[in-house]
Amino acid sequence: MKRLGDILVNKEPFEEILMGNEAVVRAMVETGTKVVSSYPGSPTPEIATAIYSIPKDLRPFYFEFSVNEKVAGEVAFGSAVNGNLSCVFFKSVGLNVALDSFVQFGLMNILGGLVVVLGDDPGANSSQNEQDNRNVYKMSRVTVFEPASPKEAYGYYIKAAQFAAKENTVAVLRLTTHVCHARQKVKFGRFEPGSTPYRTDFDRENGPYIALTTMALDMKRQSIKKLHQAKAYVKYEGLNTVHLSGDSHGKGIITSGLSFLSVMDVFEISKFRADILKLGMVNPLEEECILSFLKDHDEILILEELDDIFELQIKSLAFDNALTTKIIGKICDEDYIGEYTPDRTMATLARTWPDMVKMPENKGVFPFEVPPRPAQMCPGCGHRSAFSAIKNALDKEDVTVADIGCHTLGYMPPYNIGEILMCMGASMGMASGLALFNDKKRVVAFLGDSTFFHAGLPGIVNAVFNKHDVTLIIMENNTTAMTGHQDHAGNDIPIVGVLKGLGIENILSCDTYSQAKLTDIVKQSMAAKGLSVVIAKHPCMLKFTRLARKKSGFVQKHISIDQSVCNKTHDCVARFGCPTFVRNPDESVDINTDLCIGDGSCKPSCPEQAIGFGRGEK
Ligand SMILES: Cc1ncc(C[n+]2csc(CCOP(=O)(O)OP(=O)(O)O)c2C)c(N)n1
Repeated sequence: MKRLGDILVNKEPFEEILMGNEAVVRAMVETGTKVVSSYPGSPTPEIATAIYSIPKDLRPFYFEFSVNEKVAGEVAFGSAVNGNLSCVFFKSVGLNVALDSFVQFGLMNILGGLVVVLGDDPGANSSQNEQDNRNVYKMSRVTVFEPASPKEAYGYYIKAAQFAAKENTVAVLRLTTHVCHARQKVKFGRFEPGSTPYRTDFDRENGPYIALTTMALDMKRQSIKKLHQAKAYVKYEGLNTVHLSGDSHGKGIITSGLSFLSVMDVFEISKFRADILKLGMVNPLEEECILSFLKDHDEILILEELDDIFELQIKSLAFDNALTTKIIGKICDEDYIGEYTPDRTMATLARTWPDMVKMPENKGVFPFEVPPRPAQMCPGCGHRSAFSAIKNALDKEDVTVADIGCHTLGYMPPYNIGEILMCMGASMGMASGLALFNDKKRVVAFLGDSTFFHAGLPGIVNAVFNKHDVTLIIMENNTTAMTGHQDHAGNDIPIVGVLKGLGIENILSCDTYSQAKLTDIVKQSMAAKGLSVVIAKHPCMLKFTRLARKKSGFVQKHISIDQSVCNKTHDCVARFGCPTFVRNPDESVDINTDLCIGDGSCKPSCPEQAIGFGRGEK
C-alpha cells in the first residue's frame, strides 16, 4: 500500500479514500499553496499529520506550527501579501484568539490570496463550547465556503483558493467535525511540482495597508465590493445547488454542510421527499437563488446547526420581497444546541411536517448504542503523579484554577483539582482576580507548557506587574499533548529562562514522579508572597512510550502487586487512580497488563509498598 505522504504529492490524477482533513492537504498541493501555518486543535490537527507525512524534500510548501492562532494567521497573511497563495488552519475557538487580525484580513489587498481553514465543532465534541463562527464571518465580511463531505472539502478548498487569488482577498473553508474526520473516495487532479515559485513581491503601492482613519473606511468599501464579487462567483461556479425530488408537495429545505447529508440519510429510510437548496457558500448569501427557491415553494424549512444565521437573513429577504412562503426555522431553545444528526434531522422533519414524516417507533434512524467514554489520563501520565502529589499540599479552602490541556482532567475524581476553567491561557488572569482581597484562600493556577507560549504569558506578565499573590504550576510535558503531540516553542525556549527574564524569583521545579518532593515544593511555593512558580515536569508518557516501542531491543516492563503485602487500602485505585489497576470483587487489586506501561509512577501511592516491578525488573 502506498504511504499517505506519497499519495498526497502524486503527479497524476488518482482516486483514493481519504479523510476530509487529508483531502484538504491534496488541495493545497494542487493549488500551489506556498505557505501554511497552524496552531493545533480538533477537529483539524490531522491536516498537520497529513502534511508531515509528506517527506520534507517533497513537500511543495512551507509549513509551521506557530505559537498561537493569531500569529499563525499573521504569518499566512504576511506571506500572502508577498504574493503567495497561503493558508492557515485552526479550530473553532482558535478564531477567538486570531480575531484581532482576522477582522482586518477582509480589508486588505492580499496579493496571492489567503485561505483560512476553520474547523467548527457543533456538539462541542472536543472544544470548550460550540460557538457558531458564522456570526463572525458576517462581521468580518469574508467569503465562506462550506463543504458537506471530504470530496467537497477538497473541491471547495480549490474554489476558495481560486476565489481568494482572483480577488486578492481572504476566503474561509468552513469545516465541521464530521466533514474533517469522515472518509470518502475522492477523485483528485494533477499536480505539477515546481510550477509555482515562492514570491516576495510585497509593495506598499498595492495597498493601502495602513488601516487607519479614512483609509480604514476606503478599505471597508473595497471589502464590501469583494462580497459582491463573491456572489457573482458562487453563481458562476454553481456552488449553491438545487436538488429537486419530483415529489415535494411544495415543500423545500434550505440547508448546508453536514445537515444536508443528514437529510439525505433520512430520505434513504423514509418515503418523505422535499426539494433541497444546498448552500455551498454560506457567507455572503447569494440572494437570487434563495429568492427563486422561496418563490417555487409554499413551505420552507431552514435546517442549520447552531445559530439562526440563514434564518434571519432569509426571513428578511422574504419580507423585503413581500413573499408569502411560510418559512420555518428554529422554534425552541434546543434547536440552537448540538449536531444535526440523522436522528435529530428526522425528528425536526417529523415536527415540521407531521402528516408526512413519522419517527420510527421506539428507535432512532440509526439505533446504534455507543458506550460512554469518559476522558481520563493515560497510564503513566506525569500529570496524574503531579495531581496526586499536589493534593497533599492543598488545604480544603484553597482555590485551584484549571487551564486547557490534558491537565484539565485533574478536575475529575480522585484529584478534584481545577475548579474553574475558561479557555487557553485564562488560568493566570482568573487566578489573579480570585486572589484580590482574598486573605483566607490561597489561589493556585495551572498551565500547560504549550499554553504557556500560546496565551499564558500575558497573564503571567500581568501578575508580575500588578504583584498578584498566586502560585502558578506549569505542567511541563514537552509537547502539546491533548491535540496529538505537536511540538511547541518550549521545545527550543526554556520556560524557566523566560520566567527569570520576567523577574520572577520564586521558581521551583521537579519531576512529577518525585511525588514527596513535589508536595514539598508546592507547599513552599504557596507560603511565598507575590507570584511563585512551580514547574512540574515529566515527559508525556504516551508520546514517550510510543517512541520507545519503536526502538530495537525495547522490552515492555510491567508493574506487579505483591498480594501478600497488599492490605487492600486501595490508595492505588482511589487516590492515584491509574486505569491500569483493577479492583476485584474480593477487594484484591490486579494490574491490567494491556494498559500498564511499567513506568512505576504508581509505586509511591501504596503505603504498604506492595507495588513493585515484575519479576527481575527494576
Ligand atoms: C484557542 C484554542 N486553541 C487550541 C485549542 C485546542 N487545545 C486543547 S488542549 C490543547 C493543548 C494544550 O497543550 P498544553 O498546554 O501543553 O497542555 P497538555 O495537553 O500538554 O497537558 C490545545 C492546543 C483550544 N482549546 N483553544
